[in-house]
This record gives sequence, C-alpha cells and structure tokens, in this order.
Amino acid sequence: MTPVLGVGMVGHAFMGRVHSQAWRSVSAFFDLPAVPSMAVLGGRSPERTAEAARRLGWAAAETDWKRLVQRDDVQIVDVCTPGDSHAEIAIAALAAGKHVICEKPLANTVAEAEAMAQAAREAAARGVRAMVAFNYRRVPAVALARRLVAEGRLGELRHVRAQYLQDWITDPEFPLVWRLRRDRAGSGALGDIGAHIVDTAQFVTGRNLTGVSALTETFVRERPLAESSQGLAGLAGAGRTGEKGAVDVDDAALFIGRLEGGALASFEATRFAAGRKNALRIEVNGSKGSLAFDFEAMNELWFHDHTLDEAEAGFRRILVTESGHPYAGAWWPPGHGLGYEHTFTHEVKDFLEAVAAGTDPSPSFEDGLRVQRVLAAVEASAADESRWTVV
Ligand code: SOE
Repeated sequence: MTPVLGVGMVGHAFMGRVHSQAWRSVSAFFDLPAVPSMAVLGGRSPERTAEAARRLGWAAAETDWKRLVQRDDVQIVDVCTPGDSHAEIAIAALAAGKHVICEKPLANTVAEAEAMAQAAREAAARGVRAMVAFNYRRVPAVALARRLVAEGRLGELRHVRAQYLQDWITDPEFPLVWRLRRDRAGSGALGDIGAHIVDTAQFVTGRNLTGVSALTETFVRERPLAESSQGLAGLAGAGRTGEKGAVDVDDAALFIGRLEGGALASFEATRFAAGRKNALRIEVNGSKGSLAFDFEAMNELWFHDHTLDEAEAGFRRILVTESGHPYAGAWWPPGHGLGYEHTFTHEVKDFLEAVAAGTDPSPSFEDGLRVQRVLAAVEASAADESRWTVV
C-alpha cells in the first residue's frame, strides 16, 4: 500500500493557490512512493480560510498555525506565508516532527535562515526533511540546461547572465502591499525575484557565488497604503486608504559576481521593466557552447554547440516537451507545452520522493541559507558604494 502523507498548508494567497494546485494534481500525473492528502489549510480569517479551503480542495481549515503543525493528520507542513513568519512556522513544524516545504526566499534575514538550517539539520538526524521552494529549478528547460552543463556540453564556463524582469509596480499609485515592506518581505525585488536568479544560476552551473558588487534603487519612495496585505494575488483589487507610506525596500537590484571555478556572472532583478511580465532569463557561455532560457517562453531552451563547423553552428531552439526531457513525459504529447503551475507540481513530486526515500530534498534549507547570504552580501555591497563583498 502506498503511504499517504497529510499536508497542512499555511497561507492561501498567490503561493497558497499554486501550491494547492500542485498537491491536487501530483499523484494524478506521477507514480509516487508516497501520496499527499490535502488535510488542512491554515489562514488568519475564519471565513476566508474556510472558503479558500473549500475552493482549493482542503479537507479542513485552521486559524492558528500552531495548532495546524501539531495535528495528527499532518505529516508535511507547507509554508506559503510572507517571509516574516517562515522561520517561526518552519522551526515549530520541524520540532513537531513534520516534514517542511517552505516558500522562498527562505527567510527575511541570514540569522533566521541560519536558525532554520540548524533546525533542518537536527530534524534530518530524526528522519524529518526540509526543502526550500525554488520552483524554477523544475521548469523542464531549466533542468535540461543543468543536465547539459553537468554533461560538459558547454565546456569551461565563462559567463552567466541572469535577469528577472517584471513591471507590476511601475505605476507610482500602485499600493504599498506586503511585498514592498521590509518588515514583511525582508527586501524588495532582490529577495522576491533576485533570489530566484541566484538559485537558478547556481543550480544550472552547479557552482556557488563567491562574491558580489551591487547597486540597488528604490524609484518610488512613497506609495498609497494598501487596505489589504494580500500581495500579488490580490493586486487587481487591492484597496487604497488615501494615505501614503514609505517604501523601505529596493525596486531593483543589479549586481555582478564571481562563481566558484572563475566564471563571471551578472544579475538584474527589477519590478520596473515596463512590458516584461515574468521574464526570468539566463544565458550561460562556455568554451564549447552556450545556453539561453527565458521563462516567458518556458517550453524552449536555446543551445549553441560551438564545437560544430561554423557553417552550421548557431543557436537552435529545443522544444523541451519530449518524453525524455525532465518531467515532460508525465504530461502531454510533445509540443503541447507546460505552464507556471507545473513547476510546483514537479517540486512537490521531488519532495515526496525524497521524503519517501529518506533522503534530503534539494534545494535544502542549507541551499536556501546560501542564497540568503548572497542577498545579504548584495545589500551590504550596495550600502557601501558597491564594494566587493565576499559571500
Ligand atoms: C512576485 O514578484 C512573484 O510572485 C514572486 O514572488 C514569485 O516567486 C515569482 O515566481 C513570480 O513573481
């Protein structure tokens, strides 16, 4: 009999909705050694949480996450709250013997991330697992890019060029939602989307950043106060009170860095790239070839094989939908394409497999801590005239 693991998820805004979709669909598409049951959804308001639980497919609702993490029908806790509560919830859940999957960035500060990584190490010794949810690793094209780099198809790595471009706050009248508040989110574009490109670059190349030099900017320094703190999921309907509040996080972060092994990297994370909606892009250049990816065309990977005769070499488009491509075989016939939500289904699939196998899932809390150290180094560098800062 396949074991059933009860999931308790905290938070039901944008991330809660997409994680619900993942838990709902994963066992329908993948053969798993352990299957999830959507036991309980946690949220603050009794009415909104009960309604979200009904709509998203959860069996029960809880308004106190402390009760949720103690429940006997919960073996996995999924943390989908803003960053200011990640550490408290994840550490309590691990202490209660629950496996934890936690949204990115792992925490709001390095100190919190260290405490979480320590809790995860202690829990692992008891067979309890923890994972940070960097979903873009599970785009089939990104996983294929890593495979090609690991197989040596790019040769010696020289350059990584990574960008994460969005435009949802270009309007200065856009309200001060939680993602624009340091006390809730830790930082701005840097932690929210910069964290993704740091993780993606390290994942694809298999190398960590060793140092950075950075610039950050806040273009709009005051915004109307938001009535609700729902964040991106509630953007269209976010209410405004007429009063304004200070924006105390970055709108954009640019940095250069060096990877282990010597490759040079550049990063740009901004919410002010008008016209770019969710353009997570990465290009890697090596001595034998190059790779390029853009999430806005997420089913494609561009590959240039520099070992070919120059008459026929050049970037070619790989449609990453074949059954031999990572994750793709579980879904539709070639060419039918996947979307954003599938990356989360792949993430919980890998998590469930690791839990069932008794191995540490990847990315671990330790990996999340490493990204957090990069974010802190970027902030320290930007605050000190872009001084080179060792990670
Ligand atoms: C908002 O910028 C956001 O929802 C991020 O928080 C997510 O991590 C990213 O996947 C999409 O954009």
